[in-house]
Amino acid sequence: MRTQVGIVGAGPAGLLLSHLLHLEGIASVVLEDRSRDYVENRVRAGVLEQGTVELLTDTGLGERLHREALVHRGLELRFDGEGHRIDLSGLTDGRTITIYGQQEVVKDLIAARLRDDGQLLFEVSDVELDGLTSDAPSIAFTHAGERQTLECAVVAGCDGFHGICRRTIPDGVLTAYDRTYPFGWLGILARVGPSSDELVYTNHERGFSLLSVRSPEVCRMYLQCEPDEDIDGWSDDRIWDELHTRTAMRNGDFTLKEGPIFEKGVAALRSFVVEPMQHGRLFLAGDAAHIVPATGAKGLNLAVADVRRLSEGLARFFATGDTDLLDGYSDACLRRVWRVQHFSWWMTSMLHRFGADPYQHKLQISELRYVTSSTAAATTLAENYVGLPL
Ligand code: FAS
Ligand code: PHB
Repeated sequence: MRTQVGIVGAGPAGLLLSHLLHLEGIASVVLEDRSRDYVENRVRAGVLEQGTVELLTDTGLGERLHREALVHRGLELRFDGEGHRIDLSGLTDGRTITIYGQQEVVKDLIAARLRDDGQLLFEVSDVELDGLTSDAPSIAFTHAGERQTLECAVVAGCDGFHGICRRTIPDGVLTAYDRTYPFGWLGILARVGPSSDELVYTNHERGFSLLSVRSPEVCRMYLQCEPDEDIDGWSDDRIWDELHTRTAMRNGDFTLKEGPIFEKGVAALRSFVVEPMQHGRLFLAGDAAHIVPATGAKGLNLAVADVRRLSEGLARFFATGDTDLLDGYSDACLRRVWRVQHFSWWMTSMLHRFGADPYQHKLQISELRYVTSSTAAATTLAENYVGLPL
């Protein structure tokens, strides 16, 4: 097989890159080791920055999003039994966030690729990269029991944190920056309408919680838990009890609605970056190069920002042979990556319980009081949350 760009991974990064390249008349093949059904039903992100929505809309992927998604103009920070609204739109000249499940974005992307005769191969295995420092790299893989080789000019590593592409880069080329947190998130999906009009982030002495949403009938909620928490130890009743306790308001002016829980799982939180995001003709994008704790709702949006920049560089390269944009890809992306890393670490540090350190808790409350009373501090949160211009 031969193509211009070989893409490993059919998550948001790989699929959007293939779509953007298609719009530039550039051929690509996407290799994914899971089934189509699996990637279309994998529950992950839920918050889209304004810039992400604009890119999806401008490239013909906005029809269902604008019909089904929820637009929010604010969020709530809750602590000491009181809620404080952050006016995201008021503090950012009207910018908003959009609530639309990552799996819906993935479904729209796959539908668009197949509509445009895109080449997506699901359930491949044993992916191996070769010739990355030559001008004719290749990807060997097994599909439908047959060992094949995809020859290409460029490889895009969009295979997430646990993928093969980053691991193929020889030792000594990359520098990794890593931070793990002493907690995880227990996430649920429940068939119940939202109990609040906007997302509610709560700092509570029993741990963080987040009330999010997917649709008027389905909510997504998270509880801080141990990093290796055993989900079997959490009955639905225990989950609801904990959510009630952590989100309760001192004045009793909040009722958390319950409903059947149809999905629950535990995810660890980490911050991770590798530099550079390129090795020869291999370009890393999305979670393959960086991970942020989900507190800032940034992972998917950062993957979108990476592939937007990569598609521009590849378009210039295939049109003119000029590599200047590609040569600057890693540095340009890393400027945004570190801004988002800081914001996600900051939100995580301000809202989670770090062991039984009463001084730390007092500092958190002091910071939350400042962020919710100072326009300058609230603007910092708001402009990072809605997404700094791409
Ligand atoms: P992905 O991991 O999505 O995709 C990589 C793909 O590569 C996968 O389909 C995988 O199967 C495939 N792959 C892996 N190895 C392969 C191999 N060897 N061969 C072929 N294919 C291979 N982000 C937000 O912005 N907002 C949120 O609200 C948010 N909430 C989150 C909640 C949770 C619980 C989690 C875990 C993450 C959350 N994130 C959130 C972050 C998340 O959305 C990621 O940033 C996003 O999936 C990154 O997209 P990709 O880089 O495409 O990686
Ligand atoms: C979600 O809706 O899944 C979600 C929202 C906000 C976050 C993380 C996850 O910070």
